Amino acid sequence: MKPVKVLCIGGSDSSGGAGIQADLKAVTACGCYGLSVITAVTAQNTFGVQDILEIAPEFVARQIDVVLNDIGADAVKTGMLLTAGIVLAVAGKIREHNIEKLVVDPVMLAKGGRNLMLAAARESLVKKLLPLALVVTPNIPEAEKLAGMEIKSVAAMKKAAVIIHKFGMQSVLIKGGHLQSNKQKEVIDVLFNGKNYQEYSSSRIDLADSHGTGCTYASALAAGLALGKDVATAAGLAKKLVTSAIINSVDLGAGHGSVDALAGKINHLAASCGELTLVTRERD
Ligand code: PXL
Repeated sequence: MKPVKVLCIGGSDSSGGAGIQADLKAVTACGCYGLSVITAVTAQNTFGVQDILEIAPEFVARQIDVVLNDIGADAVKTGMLLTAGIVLAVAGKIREHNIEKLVVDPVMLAKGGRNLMLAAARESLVKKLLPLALVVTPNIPEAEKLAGMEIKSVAAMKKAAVIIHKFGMQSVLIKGGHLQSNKQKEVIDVLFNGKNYQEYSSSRIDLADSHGTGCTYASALAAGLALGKDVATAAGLAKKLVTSAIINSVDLGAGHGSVDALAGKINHLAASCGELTLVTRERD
């Protein structure tokens, strides 16, 4: 069987909740096969990112070449890109391999405040990577930085989407989870393709264990695109998957736990394995 493949390019999260670990769970939950290129290794637990080991840009590029030259990918998603060197290496390879279905999650800050993209890398992101994207998925703080404006309402999200869209991506999806004024029961995300807005609304679920939400969302979106859905449909499916991952979040460690895109699906797998007959033989 030939699987539908999604290549996730980003950082490893040793706590298992965000980064590449979240990406692969989300892609798997969507029925696709996940490939991974690591850009950084974080020493991370439920209290946040404690340390970061950067992977050399040349080795990031090498991983991409080796995977795409042999296996290929139906869509690519990028997450943590720490330095300008890494952003440029990734953008160069996306161009070289003619990747059309590219989701860029412009990861900037971890929850505890640790920088996952150095300020000096932001210009390269805007100039070199965002123009190659089919969809860019900022949260509110990221959209504020990219658009250079405060966002306190859905109307402001729409204004920021117009500004960000000018950087050259085909669509921008601003996620409303961080909206300050949004004390009501809804989380509204706004998709803008240069012409039309689409709003996606879900019930707000207030919980402490929400680490990994953004990675899960963008990876599920990439999986939807890989499966041949259009952007608006894939965004709707991704919103559903991330909401289910939030509902099924796990209480880990003594800090913030994580969302889990595969929660509940593992029991299902275990049940189907239970139907297999295992033959065991004694050996001398
Ligand atoms: O949620 C953004 C993110 C992406 N990638 C890695 C992370 C985080 C947040 O902590 O650790 C590796």
